[in-house]
Amino acid sequence: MSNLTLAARPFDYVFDPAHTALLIIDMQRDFVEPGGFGESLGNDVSLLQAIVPACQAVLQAWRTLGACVVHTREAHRPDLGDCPPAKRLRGQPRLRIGDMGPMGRILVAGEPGNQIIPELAPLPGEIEIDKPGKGAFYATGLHELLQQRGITHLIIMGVTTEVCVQTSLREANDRGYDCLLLEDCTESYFAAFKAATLDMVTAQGAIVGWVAPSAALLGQLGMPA
Ligand code: TIU
Repeated sequence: MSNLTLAARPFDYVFDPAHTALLIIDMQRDFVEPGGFGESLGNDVSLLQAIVPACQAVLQAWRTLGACVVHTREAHRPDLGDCPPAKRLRGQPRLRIGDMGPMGRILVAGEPGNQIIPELAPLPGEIEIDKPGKGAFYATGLHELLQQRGITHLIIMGVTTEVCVQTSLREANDRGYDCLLLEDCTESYFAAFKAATLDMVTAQGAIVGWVAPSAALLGQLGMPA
């Protein structure tokens, strides 16, 4: 493949799909459906469901290209050995990480609530990362997997914008990736935090990365938005 140029904020984003991964952050039932971690923290999880169709369209287009897809889940081992007490004991959630909820144990790998939503379920051959932190690179082998595949650019979708998505963006930026966040394929429980994240990422000459609507990407890939 060769370079494509996409109209983005704060200026054009140039990428070669052969060296670009679609990174989908934590589109798991825990955050998008009632009864999971997101709701246990007091959030209205229905807000996040609005981005699912746009995420599906991008994933389908990216799969048609045959380019690299990465799915992450915020997930802990069943013994919670990878969940620091500072994370488990933070705040006053209705259910803590590891507690039994309506979709199984909260934020524990393999539980029903920890699965990626069916609309975006991984296919064989796509990379799946269980991450114990908010960032996709902390305590995972993600950087090494991407390096082995010659990936230099990341197109990012997922939830929530200012927590796991922004942390992953910053981790990726520090590791040398050029990152594009698709603004209609990411969502927060707090509209102001999403807006602030899009602004702070792109400020100061793309200090962390670029932002664009998914239609701009689909247009470049020759797909209808
Ligand atoms: N609470 C919240 O907004 N997010 C998280 O805890 N994890 C992710 O963003 N995936």
